[in-house]
Amino acid sequence: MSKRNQTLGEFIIENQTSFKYSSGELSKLINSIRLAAKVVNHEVNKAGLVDIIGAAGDTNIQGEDQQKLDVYANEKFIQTLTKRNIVCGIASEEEDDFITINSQDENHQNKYVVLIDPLDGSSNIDVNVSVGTIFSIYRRVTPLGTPVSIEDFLQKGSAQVAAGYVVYGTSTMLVYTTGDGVNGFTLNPAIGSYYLSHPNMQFPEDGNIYSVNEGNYLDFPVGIKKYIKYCQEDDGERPYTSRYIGSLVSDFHRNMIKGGIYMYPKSTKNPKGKLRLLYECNPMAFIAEQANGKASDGVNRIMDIEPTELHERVPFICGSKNMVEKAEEFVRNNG
Ligand code: P6P
Repeated sequence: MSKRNQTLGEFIIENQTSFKYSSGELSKLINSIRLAAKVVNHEVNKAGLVDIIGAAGDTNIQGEDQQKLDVYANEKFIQTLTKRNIVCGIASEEEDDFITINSQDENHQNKYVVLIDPLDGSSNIDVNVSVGTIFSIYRRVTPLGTPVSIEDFLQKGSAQVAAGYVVYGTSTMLVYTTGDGVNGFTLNPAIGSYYLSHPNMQFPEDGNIYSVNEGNYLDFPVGIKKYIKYCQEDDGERPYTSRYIGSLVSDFHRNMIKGGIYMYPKSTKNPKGKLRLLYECNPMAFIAEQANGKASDGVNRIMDIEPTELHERVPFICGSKNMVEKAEEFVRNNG
């Protein structure tokens, strides 16, 4: 039973046995993410003060300008995860291919793989808008004692053992699930500890916030256009409001607390949508479902999609269950 204001460390120890793979390794893994998030948070919070923002002059596999903080965050999470000798492989939005982590005894006995978007929404950094880290954890499926391989990363979202995000906002929060509900921890930067501030987070079944980039409206499928118009009609029943930060973690986090729906649909410009299945949609879908919400591509449950490549993109609709189901109804009836 979680107690408000428990530290993250106390919470992990108290709930260690509830995790079906309880062997302490996952706890060490969550702890390493906790540490890396503190280090990244420090840099994000001073980004405006030092010349660390702005494009690093390089571009990642997505063809997007790589912000220096993207590079920094990627390096910090990889370093921290590698040091803990629990992970056999890491896939990152900022890395073209997955990274093989050799166990210290060099015989590949580490059980977990981590997929990560080290700094999502990084284009917001230069304008001081919140950004986030998203992570997804699986047990490897190839034999221990062998180097990790692509099959270990191309698993359905339903096989995740843990997932979470860090939101670097007005306060820094770590929100995660190991399949037994969703809990949110707020960082006290003065002492560097996270405290359980949001136990058992749940999406309200309904909400009145819709989050989508309406600049792409003309390129959306008819069903999405009709759903957006449905949100805008005001028959006195639906005083919806539009809120879109341009940072998935922030829009998702607000919608989980207040009730709402986030959509990044396919469009003529992005026929598969923009968000990546493995390290954005699957972890957020796991959290959403654990918080009584829903996540689909408009037709299929996100966590049932069989991945085929590391950086594949899918259309993403996620949030309050009744809102997602209404959007799916418009997609089903109109394409
Ligand atoms: P657009 C950030 O790049 C991101 O992956 C999400 O965090 C965000 O919701 C979306 O893309 C914003 O994309 O095309 O609306 O600027």
